[in-house]
Amino acid sequence: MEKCREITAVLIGNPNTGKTSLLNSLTGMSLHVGNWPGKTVEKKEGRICFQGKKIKIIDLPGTYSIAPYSEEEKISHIYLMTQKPDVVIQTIDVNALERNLLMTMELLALGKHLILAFNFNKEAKRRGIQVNIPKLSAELQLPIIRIEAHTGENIDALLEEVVRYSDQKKEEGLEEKIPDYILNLKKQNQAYLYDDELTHARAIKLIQTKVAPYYKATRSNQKTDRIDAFVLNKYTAFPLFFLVMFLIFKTTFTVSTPLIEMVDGFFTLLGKGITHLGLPSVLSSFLIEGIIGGLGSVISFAPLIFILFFFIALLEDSGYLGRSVILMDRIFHRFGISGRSFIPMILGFGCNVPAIMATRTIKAQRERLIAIFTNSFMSCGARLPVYLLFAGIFFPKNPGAVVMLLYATGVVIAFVVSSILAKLLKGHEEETMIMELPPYRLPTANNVLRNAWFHTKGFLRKAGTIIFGSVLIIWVLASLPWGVEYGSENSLIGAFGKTIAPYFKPLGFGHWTFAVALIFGVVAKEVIIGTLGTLYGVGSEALALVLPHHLSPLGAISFLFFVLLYLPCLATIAVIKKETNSLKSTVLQLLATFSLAWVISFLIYNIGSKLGF
Ligand SMILES: Nc1nc2c(ncn2[C@@H]2O[C@H](COP(=O)(O)OP(=O)(O)OP(=O)(O)O)[C@@H](O)[C@H]2O)c(=O)[nH]1
Ligand SMILES: [Mg+2]
Repeated sequence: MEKCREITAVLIGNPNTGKTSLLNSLTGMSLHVGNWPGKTVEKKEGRICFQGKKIKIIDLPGTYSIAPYSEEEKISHIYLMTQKPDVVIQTIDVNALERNLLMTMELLALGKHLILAFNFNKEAKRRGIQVNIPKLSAELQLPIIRIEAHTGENIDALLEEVVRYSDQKKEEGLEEKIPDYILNLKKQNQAYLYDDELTHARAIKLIQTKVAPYYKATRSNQKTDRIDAFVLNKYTAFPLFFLVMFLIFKTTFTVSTPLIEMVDGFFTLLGKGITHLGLPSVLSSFLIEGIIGGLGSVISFAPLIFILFFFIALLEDSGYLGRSVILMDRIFHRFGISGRSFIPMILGFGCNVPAIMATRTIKAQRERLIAIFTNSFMSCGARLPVYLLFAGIFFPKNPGAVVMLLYATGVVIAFVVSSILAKLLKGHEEETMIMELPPYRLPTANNVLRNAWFHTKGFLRKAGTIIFGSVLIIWVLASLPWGVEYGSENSLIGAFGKTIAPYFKPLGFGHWTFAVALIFGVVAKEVIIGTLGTLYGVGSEALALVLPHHLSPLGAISFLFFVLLYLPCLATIAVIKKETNSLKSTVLQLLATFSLAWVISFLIYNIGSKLGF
C-alpha cells in the first residue's frame, strides 16, 4: 500500500506569480491564466506521474497573506489550515522578492514543508535583478528552484525536489520543522505571524535582513513605467481604452466574417448534397433541418468565438486588463461601484459564468452582489452570433455599428443599474482600491492560442451536447404530430409558440418562431440561431430570405435588445445561484432582467414606429 501512496504538492503564492501556469506546464491542463492578480478563484488540481511516483498538484487562488480577506483567499486559508499536503510549493516572483518572502515566513510558522519556486527569472535578469540563490537558500534553510512557469523550463528539477523532499520526510520523520528564526519570532508572540502588527513588522525586518545581502536590484521597471506614463495618463488613458476596445471588436468582425461564411458555405453544400441522396424523407429532414440547419448554423460561428477569446487573452496577458482596473476605478467610484467590478465586466464579454465567479475578488459583499447582478448585461460571446446573423440580414451595410450599439447599451445599462443598486443597498463597506499593477509582458503565443482554443473547444462541445439536444427536441416538436408540414404553425412547436407569441407582439417580434427561439435560448444563447436554423432551413442565406417576411428592421433591433437583456442562460443562472447562495435574489434578478428587457424593447419598437422607422 505504502508504495502507491500519492504525493500531494500544493501550489501557493502571491497572486500573479505563475501558479496556474506552473500547473498547466506540469500537467498539460488549460486552466485560466492571465496577467492580473486574482484569476484563480477556485481550488483546482491535476495529477502526474514522475519517476514512478504519483503526484497530485493543487492550485490555490493567489493570496498576499495567509489571513483571509476575500472569498477566494478564504479557500487558500482554509486549505492551509485544515489539510496536510506533503509539500508546499510557493511560487515567487523574483521581481518582488521581499514581499513574496513575507508569506514564506507565514508558511514556515505553520510548519509547512516548503519548496520555493523562483519564477520570472528572465524578466528579473533583464531588469538587472540579481539573487544569489545558493546563499539565500542556505540562509533560509529552504530549497530554491529557479523555473519559468509558463514554458515549463526546469520543472523537472522542481519535481525531483518534491519527490526527494517527501521521501526524506518519510525517512526522517521531519515533522513541523520550524527554523529557529521563526521560532524566535513566534516566541515573542504566541499568535500566528499575521495576527499581530508588531510581529508582522518584525517579520518584514527579518526578511529584509535575510534577503538584503544576496539580492541586488539595480533598476526599477523602466519599461513598464514608460508605457504607463502614456497608458495611465490623464489625457490619453480613456481615448486609448476606447480605441483598444473598438479595434478589438472591429478586428473580430472583419477577420471572422469570411471564415464564418466559409464554414456556413460548407454546411449549405452538405445540405444540398444530402438532398440529392434521395434518403427517406424523415431521415433527410432530420439531417438537413435538424442537424445541419440547427447545429451547422451554430457551429459556423466557431471562428468568431476563437478570435474574440484570442483578443480577450491578449488583453489579459499583456497586463493591460489588470491595470485598466485602476483606470476604471476613477469613473466607477463616482457611480458608487468598485473598480474591481471591471475585470468581471470585461470577462463577461467572453462568458458570464467565469466572469461571475471572478467577482469573488470583490471583498465588500454589497459590491459583489451588484457586480453579479449586472454581469449578464455584459454581452457574452454566445450572443454575438445572434447579433451578427440578424445585423447581417437586416442591416447589411453596417452590421458592425448595430453590434457595437448593443454592446455599448449593455455596458450603459450595467452602469445605470449598478449605481441605482449602490444607492438602494446602502452600506458602509466601501472598499478602498488597493491593487498591485502587473508589469507589462509580451503575451506568449502559447498561452493566448491555448486560451482561445480552450474556449472554442468549449463552444464546440456545447454545440455537440446542449445545443444539439435542444435542436433535436425542436426538430421532433416541429415534426409532430406525424404528417403535419414540418415546422408549420400546426406542429406541436407551432402551437406552443403561438400561445406565447402574443406577449412579444407589442415588442415587434410577434411571430411564433421568435417566441420559441427565445424560450429555448435560455438553455444557451446560441440555441436562438439553432432554433431558427432548424425551423427555417440551412445557413444564413436561407434565413436572410425568410426572416424579413416576419420581422421589420425595427422589429429586428427590438429583438436583439431583448436577446441582450432578457435572461441569462441556464449555466449563468446556476452560477448566480451558487455565488449569491440565495434563491430569492436569483429569482429576483431573473424577474428584474426580464421586465427590463420587455420594457426596453417595447420602448424601442413603439417610439421607433412613431418616429416612422
Ligand atoms: N514571462 C513569463 N511569464 C509568466 C511565467 N509564468 C507565468 N507567466 C505569466 O504571468 C501571468 C500570471 O500567471 P498565472 O499562472 O495566471 O498566475 P497565478 O499565480 O496563477 O495567479 P492567480 O491565480 O491570480 O493567483 C500570466 O500572464 C502568465 O502568462 C514565466 O515563467 N515567464
Ligand atoms: Mg492562478
